[in-house]
Amino acid sequence: MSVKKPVVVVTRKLPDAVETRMCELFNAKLNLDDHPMSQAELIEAVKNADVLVPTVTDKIDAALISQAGEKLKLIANFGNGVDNIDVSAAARKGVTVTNTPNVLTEDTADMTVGLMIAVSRRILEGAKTLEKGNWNGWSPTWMLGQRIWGKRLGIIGMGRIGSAVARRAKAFGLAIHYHNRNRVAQQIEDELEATYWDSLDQMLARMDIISINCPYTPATFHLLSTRRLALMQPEATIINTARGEIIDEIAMVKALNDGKLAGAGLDVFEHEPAVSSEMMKLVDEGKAVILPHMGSATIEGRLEMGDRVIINIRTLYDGHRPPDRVLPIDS
Ligand code: 8YV
Repeated sequence: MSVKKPVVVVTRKLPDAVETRMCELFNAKLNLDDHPMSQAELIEAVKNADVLVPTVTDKIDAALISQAGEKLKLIANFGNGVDNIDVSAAARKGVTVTNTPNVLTEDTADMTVGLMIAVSRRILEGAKTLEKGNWNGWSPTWMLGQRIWGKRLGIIGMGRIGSAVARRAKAFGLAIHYHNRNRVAQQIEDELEATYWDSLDQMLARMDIISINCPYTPATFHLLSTRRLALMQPEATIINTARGEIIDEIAMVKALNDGKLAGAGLDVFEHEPAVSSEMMKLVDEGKAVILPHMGSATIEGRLEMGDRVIINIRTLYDGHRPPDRVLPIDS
């Protein structure tokens, strides 16, 4: 007896291996040319699909979810952060939401440390000098950066990615400090020799490098506000591989321009994919190193993200609770 396969609408092009497996298991509707779906296409998708597989580039808000058909049972996000999805609206409609945790932790932590070193040691500025044919030879006082060994790193958000950043940073000789909603287990603090700050303001004022590794939620919107940015030391740098919205980007650009902050390493932006001309100017001046949201962009990571999505769909259709269920914040 043939079992009816769920209709699974995938909003973006995924690695071939993931798509092939999805086609074997589900009635998968793929987006082969990888165009970001229009609002009309998303509406069509939620009306007809059993499962929607969106990514960070799709806004799955309450208005869209209200258009969902009776069939829609699952929104299986291809990504860790679910700030693109109104999880509460989905729950009210009886739609389960899942994400892909763990599998992008190490890659994102690598990119965070990469940005830290790139900013402090002026890696891009140096490379650009060579590229432009402007190198006149070694000089003892030229292209001097800041040493990171022995400095203090303040991590905002000590979850999976924050802890992975801390482990790496410790090996690079940084002293680990953190601010988190909850203090982590004593054993983890001991292992990382980490100092917990209940007060984010107090921590910001004392760190050489700040790394943002918390999720973007209504509570973390502009967490680094004009006021908080002003607390930081003028020699300090900020690294953000989480979400652009967590920093007031205009205020950060101003602080960098005014010499109130020394540098920024950013993989994410407040109005992605738009990057302001003021930000580009900071890049030219060597005050910012910016990347196009590629923290988790490894072949292995994307395949494992696909595996998680498939496991979540399969588990639900086997009559069980998917392992990576995301609950509304207010639940
Ligand atoms: C993903 C990310 O690539 O998973 C996340 O939260 O920020 C990214 O690294 C993206 O979200 C894919 O949807």
